[in-house]
Amino acid sequence: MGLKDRPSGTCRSGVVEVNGVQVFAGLLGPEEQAALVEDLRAVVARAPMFVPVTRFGKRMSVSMTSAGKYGWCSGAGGYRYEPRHPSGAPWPPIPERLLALWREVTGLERQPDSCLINYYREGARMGLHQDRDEADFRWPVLSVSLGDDALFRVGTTTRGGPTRSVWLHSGDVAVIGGPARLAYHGIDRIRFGSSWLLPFGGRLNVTLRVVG
Ligand code: MD6
Ligand code: FE
Repeated sequence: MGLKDRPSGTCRSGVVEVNGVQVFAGLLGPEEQAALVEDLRAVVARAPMFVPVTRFGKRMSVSMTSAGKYGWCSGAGGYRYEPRHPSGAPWPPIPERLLALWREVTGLERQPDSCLINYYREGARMGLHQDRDEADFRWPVLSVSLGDDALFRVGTTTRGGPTRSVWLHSGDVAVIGGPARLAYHGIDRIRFGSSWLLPFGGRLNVTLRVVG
């Protein structure tokens, strides 16, 4: 299926641009969202979520895990991609449904080699940051929102630049690429309990990247 073959007329569907970041609102319907949650459940069963610690030694408010060749880890030494979960086991493969979504949205032959899964519980947030630990910034980062609404803030490629915010809803897909690839971005807050998708509430964000 190509992007243009998607049924239109879903609530809140359409593409919105926020400081160069493209947000495909309502791209994923309820069944596809539920199927993705099942895929992620299988990943988490093999690679349990953990709470990363920032380079300043502070616990982050999100929990995370990964799939693919490289997973994202943090600690005293800073942030880095690792081929293994903290348990020592390799990360599970990236679910095929996510690879298909990457192909559909980006149109790229090259597959992502990293899939980061973040879970936002009540009160969790993510400070403004750039995604700059990948080798080649010509590849985009694709992000999928599942569960509760989140206030996504996007700035420019310089710290302290003007920012714009947009609410991301379950089923929205965002692409950080092109001139916006190194834009500062973050999640100010989530609207806990705004979605029924996840049984205990909260929000899952999945980002697909080419790391190696
Ligand atoms: C989030 N997202 O949506 C946090 N990074 O929960 C990110 O940090 C992010 O959405 C790179 C590309 C897209 C993103
Ligand atoms: Fe990011």
